[in-house]
Formats: sequence, structure tokens, C-alpha cells
Amino acid sequence: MNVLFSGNEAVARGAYEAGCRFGAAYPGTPSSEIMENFVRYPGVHAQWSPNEKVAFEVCIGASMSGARAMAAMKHVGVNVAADPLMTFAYTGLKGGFVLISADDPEMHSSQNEQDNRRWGPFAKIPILEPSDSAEAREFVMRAFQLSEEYDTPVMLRLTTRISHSKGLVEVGEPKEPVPAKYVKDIDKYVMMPAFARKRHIIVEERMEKLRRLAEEIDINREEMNDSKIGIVTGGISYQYVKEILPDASVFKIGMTYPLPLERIRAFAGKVDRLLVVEELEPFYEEQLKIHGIPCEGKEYTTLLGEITPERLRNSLAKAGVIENGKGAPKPENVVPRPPVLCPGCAHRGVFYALKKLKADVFGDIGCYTLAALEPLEALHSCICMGASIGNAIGAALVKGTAKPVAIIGDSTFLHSGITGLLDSVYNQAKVTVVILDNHATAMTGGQQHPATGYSLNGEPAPDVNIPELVKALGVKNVHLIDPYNLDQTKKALKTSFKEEGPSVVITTRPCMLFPKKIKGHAYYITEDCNGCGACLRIGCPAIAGAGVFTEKGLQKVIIDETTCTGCELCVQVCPIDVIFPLAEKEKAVKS
Ligand SMILES: Cc1ncc(C[n+]2csc(CCOP(=O)(O)OP(=O)(O)O)c2C)c(N)n1
Repeated sequence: MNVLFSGNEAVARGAYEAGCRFGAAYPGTPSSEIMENFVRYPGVHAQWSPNEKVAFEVCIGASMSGARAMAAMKHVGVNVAADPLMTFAYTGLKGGFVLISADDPEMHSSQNEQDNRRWGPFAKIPILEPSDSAEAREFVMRAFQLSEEYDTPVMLRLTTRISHSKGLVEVGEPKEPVPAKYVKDIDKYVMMPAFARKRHIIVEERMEKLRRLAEEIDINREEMNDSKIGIVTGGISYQYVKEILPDASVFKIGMTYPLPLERIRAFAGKVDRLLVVEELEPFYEEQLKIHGIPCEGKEYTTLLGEITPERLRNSLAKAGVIENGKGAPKPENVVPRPPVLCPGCAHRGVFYALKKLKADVFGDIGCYTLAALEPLEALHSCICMGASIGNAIGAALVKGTAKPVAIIGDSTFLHSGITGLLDSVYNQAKVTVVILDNHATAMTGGQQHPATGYSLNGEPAPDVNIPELVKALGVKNVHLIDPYNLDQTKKALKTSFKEEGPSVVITTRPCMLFPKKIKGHAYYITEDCNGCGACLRIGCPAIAGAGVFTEKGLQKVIIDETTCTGCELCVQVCPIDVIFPLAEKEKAVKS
């Protein structure tokens, strides 16, 4: 049966068909839908973990017990899971273990565009890389098989285009899982130096076997055609190459690491010119060159962002392979739509207050990162998940600022903010930590986390009490605030600036979109608006210029009633009190 699947759906299906019934993940674009789909299959235990390291470790435990396990994360998640990954590559496993790394070239929704193929040689693990949804299903099944055959975790590397584009996938019968049974194996799993040294030898021997496998495996394939040009490519770039150069000879790489160097050498011997087409890093190219296979690559293709068909056309033109711009579609005239905090977003008021109070705000990753943009411009750094608290502590301890504030979402706090807060207590840093608790991992689609009260499959789950957790870490000053109440918010922040040691301010309003969309009663602005623009400075997308001007030439403002949620933030900032509930106006008209 053929089914239209996104790459992520196909991975979930492939894992299920491979007899895997265990998965753990922390959400992150473009990977999140893998676990969300996997959990829907019968008999599957799939879970959100507080972060990628825990997800990875949970899967190690399942694999040590003989079960096939899949850990899924976005590319930067692998950095968080890197500690167990680097040593798990030494121990090897029992049940097949597949690590899905969904990379994000072009940074559609990420803070960097690191190329996770580099983890192959670094961790000494094999990597498979599909070029469409059908391969995503097939390769995850192959990955489980390889994992058990070679006693190694296997990475399946996806990119945004593979994860999110749809294609036809032929599905098969699911395999029954092998019953789990934990068997002690101290030499294999206790990585103290004496045992780890022995395992390192095994790792190097395994790499040798994997290199031999790469030369044989059918997911690396030569597609001989016109011999004037030969292209080495894989992943989504393969599709672009086939579209633009249907007559070229292609060496398609399905096993990204280790590379089939001898087969590529033989392929190079059959073509006049060898070109490598790959997104981001010159990963294939460097290896070919190190092994004495002359090729061209990054002198024509970009290190930055995706290789779109259009960019590839330009690269091929630069390389003299096609005529300039041949066949390139006209770029569409798309009006840019920068992302903004939603109307009624509970984060807005806090940032408005922080700006007014002239605080130095160390930020984190979540919807709230958007507060760095105009008109709020109230978040001043964003490095990685959980970094805000440590950053604020450092700034406070060197006395670089009088008002160091760390601002972090609830999901991010539970992911990697707890230890930072512990540091602020331990080292008595005079910082204000604002936890924006909207009861959701909103940025990535409103996923559950350990404080929402629900698990990935929607079942009720114990919910950690964030204020109590904060107090248990030793924080003495804890303020709960309603972020829709600007006076209360400002007061709590001002108090926190005066308190000794760390202070924590926790917001209590839910996200406007998750678990379901909140639509309160809308407000309107009367004709008495004087166009001062105060309400525009909160950056609410429901508020816009009316196209009507005052005598002073200032533009009056209107509220879009369909998107206004009635949070009343604009009411609180309007200096001349001309914003009222729409219901009052309607009542007046009727009577
Ligand atoms: C290591 C890592 N994992 C996952 C992500 C993807 N991601 C970005 S922000 C975020 C969490 C957002 O939730 P929260 O902190 O509660 O803030 P909200 O968006 O709800 O305001 C996630 C999972 C990431 N950027 N880095």
C-alpha cells in the first residue's frame, strides 16, 4: 500500500515496521513530528523527555535491555545528547539504536546551522541519509539492522526539506518486537578507563568493518549517464541535481559515513570532471580530497544555508556546467512577514515592563526570543537553550550591569535552566530570573513537558510545580505574577532588583494557542485616539494604523477585532483612555 508521508511520518512508520516500540525525544523543529506520529502506533511507548540528553539516555537503557529504541532531536539537540553519545559509541548496545538528527540548513527555525554529518567521524558512528520519504522509511529500518549487526548506535540524518516534504511511501507489515530482557555485562557497559580502553579498540575495528560495508551497501549507488560530468551527492541535494542535470552521471550517497571511497574513486575514473554537491560543510569533498580523489565542490556551492534548485543552477553556471541561469524560475515577489508574538501573548507585558525598567536582559530560546525585535527590543542575547541564566550570572558577578535579568520559558527552564538557577543560588548571584510559564512548549507547536500535566500521548501525567521546584533549589525570593497586569509585573521586577541573591519572577498565564486557542472579548479604539502611538509600542499584531490622521498629522490607530484577544495590555498603556471593550460599543448602538 502507498501512503503520502512526510519524511518525519515515514521515519515513524519505518521504526514501527522495524519492530521498534520505544522512542524518546525533546521537541525541536524540524524533528518534532517524528515522536508525535510514532506514539500513534499500537504498542508503542513514545515520550517527551525534559531534554535530549535524557531522551538519549532513556533510549540507551531500553537498548541495553534488548529493545529497539529511537531517540529523535533537532541538530542542536545532539549537542545536548553528545555526552552519552560519545561513550555509547564505545559500549555498543543490545537492541538496535537509531539516533535521528533533523538538521536545519538555512536556519528556518534554529539558532545555528551546524552540519551534523560531522558527528560521524567525531563519535565514530555510521550515518545514513535519505533523499525522500520512501528512503526515510527504508533507511530507518536499515539503520536498526546495521545497529544490531555492528553493535553501534546509527545516526539517521534528515534535513528540514526531507523531514517536512511529502512523498509516496510503500508501507509493509510491521515486525514483532523482540521481548526486552536486561542482561548484566559489566565489561561492555561500565566505561571506566580499563574497560573503555578495550572498547576503544573494538570501536576502531568496527569502523574498519563499516568502511568495508560502505563499499558494498546498495544505498550507495552509481547512476551512470553522460560521462562529461560526474556528481557526488546525497540527501535533498540529490533531488536538485536530478532535476537540473537529468543527464549527468551521479554517485548517490545513502550511507554518509563512512563514505564508499573506493567506489567513488572508480566512479571518478569514468567521468571527465567530478563535482560534489552537498549542503553546508564540504563533508564529502574533504574526505575525497584527503583520500586523493580530485574533485570540485565548495568553490561553486555555498557553505551557507540550503542548496535550493535556484542556487544550484547558479553554482552549476559558475562551474561552467550549464549556461547562466538556464531554466531558473523567476523569483517570486513575496512580501516579507517577520514573525511576531501572537496577539494576547502572555510574554508581551513582561518585555514591555523590562524595557521600561531599562534592564539588561539575557534571553533564551522560545517564542519570547521574538521580543528582541522592534518595537519591544527587550531581549538582548540568545545563545542556546538554558544559556540565559548562566549568562546573567556571569554579567552580575563581574558587575557589568546593575539589572541583570535572565528570561526563560517553562519548557526551556525544565530542559536546561534548573542547573543555571542552582548556580545562581550557590554563587549568590544577584540576578532576576523570569520564568515565562505559559504551560506549553509553544515555539515548536505546543508540546507537553513535565509541568503541563500531560504526556506525549495525551494521558494525564504528574506535573512538576515550578514555584516549589524553584524554592527547593534554594531561591528565597519568588514572585508569581499575572503578566497581563502591567503594574503588578513592574512592581515585582523592581522589587527583585533590590533583593539580595537570586530572585525569581514566574508568570502564570497560559499560551494563547495551546492547548487550545483562547479568544477573549475584543476591544476597540474610539475616534478620540490622538495618534500618540503608545499602544503600538507593545508590538501587538492586532493593532494597526487606521489610515485616518489627526490635525497634527499623526495616524490614528485601530484594533482588529478578529485577532484581538482582550488581554487589555493596550488599555493599560493608552495615556488618554480611549480603548474600550467592543461589547460596550455594540450595546450602545443597539439601545
Ligand atoms: C537543544 C535544543 N532543543 C530544542 C530546540 C527547539 N526549541 C526551541 S525553543 C524551544 C522551547 C520553547 O518552549 P518554552 O521555553 O516553554 O517557551 P515558549 O515558546 O513556550 O514561549 C524548543 C524546544 C532548540 N532550539 N535547542
